[in-house]
Amino acid sequence: MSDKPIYVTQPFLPPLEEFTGYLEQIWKNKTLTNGGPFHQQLEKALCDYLGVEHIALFNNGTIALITALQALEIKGEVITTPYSFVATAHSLLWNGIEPIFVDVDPNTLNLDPLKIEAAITPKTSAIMPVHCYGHPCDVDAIQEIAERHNLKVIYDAAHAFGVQCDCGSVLKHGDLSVLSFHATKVFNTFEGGAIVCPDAETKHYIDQLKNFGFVDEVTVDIAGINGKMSEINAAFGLVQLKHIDAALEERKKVDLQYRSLLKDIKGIRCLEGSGEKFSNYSYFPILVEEEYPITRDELYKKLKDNGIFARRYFYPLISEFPMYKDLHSSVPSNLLVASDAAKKVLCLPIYPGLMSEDQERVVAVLRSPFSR
Ligand code: T4K
Repeated sequence: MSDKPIYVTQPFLPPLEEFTGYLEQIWKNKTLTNGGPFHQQLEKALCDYLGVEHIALFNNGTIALITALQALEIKGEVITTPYSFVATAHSLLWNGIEPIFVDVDPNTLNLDPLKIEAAITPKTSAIMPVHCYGHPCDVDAIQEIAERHNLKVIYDAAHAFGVQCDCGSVLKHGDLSVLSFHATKVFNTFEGGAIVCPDAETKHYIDQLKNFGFVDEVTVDIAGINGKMSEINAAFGLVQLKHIDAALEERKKVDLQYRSLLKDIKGIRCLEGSGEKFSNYSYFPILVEEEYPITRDELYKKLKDNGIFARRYFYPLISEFPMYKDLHSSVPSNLLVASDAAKKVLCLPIYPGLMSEDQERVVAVLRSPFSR
């Protein structure tokens, strides 16, 4: 069996020749950034592909999250999940907002709508759920709570590129949805991100915020930031987009193959996901339950010793990091489901181009503790 390293993900790279034409164009027209032609084209192409009306591109998902909070003037407290990448809560801290962590649903590992209301206080101004692993949150329940309490909803949709729900794109829900186009994501622009906006006016304001607050050459009327995506990133996105359907199809195959290979391994639970229609197969999380012969961390190490670099997304919980651990909502008794999942989860390698043999190699290691 091959011993080449297998990473949790590998960026999807279209043929280099397809990119060079775009590079020549950039060299020719000398527009490198600040809303150039490829930037405009990518915004339009992404709206078409994702089935949304307005997108503002960003240089990464974290700056996009920070800007989304600025755009809606969110203050005070925001209800969010501890079971996410640390950027979710960091975007709140960077805006001087206190994250209020609420536990997750045991089936989806997304924010549990049944637990949101008890965490609302007079200081609460918004809810920031995450479509974790690309599995849609319970958007209707969250919207209903938000309306009842007059709260904004900003979805961290970093994992949810192309994800659908019953009524079309999941990105249409909430006041704003924020995407990441980091190299490790389903669709990438090396680094990048975007805010999906409900109307042209909001997009216009967000475009101003991501360009230092400039209204025109000599007028700045808000304290903006530099969140702009460069032409080179936008051009790469345009090339990627041509291959995205094929890439998603390959991911789906990998997902189905794991589900079939893992189904009789005692103590390994595949997270259900959201079914064929609603998934982008961005991650393949398994939960290592008590019946499995070794612990999650022992399995993680065993895989590593065999050159397989699975990842414990999302361990530790955000609420365990030093800047969050003393918040009253961070007490483990408040986050029992999330704490349990963080101890058990392991994301297995999944990406277009992962070979069937590679998956068999991963699964052979998962089976090995039974033959001791
Ligand atoms: N919200 C959520 C829910 C998020 O998950 C994220 C990012 C954000 C917000 C913020 O969005 P951005 O500001 O990043 O746009 C990665 C990514 O850096 C991060 O984007 C992502 N979430 C997070 C879940 O994962 P690491 O530290 O695990 O990445 P790294 O460098 O260890 O890469 C993992 C594997 O991928 C490597 O073992 C090999 C492979 N890889 C990685 C890179 C960067 C490659 O083959 N090529 C590459 O260029 O954080």
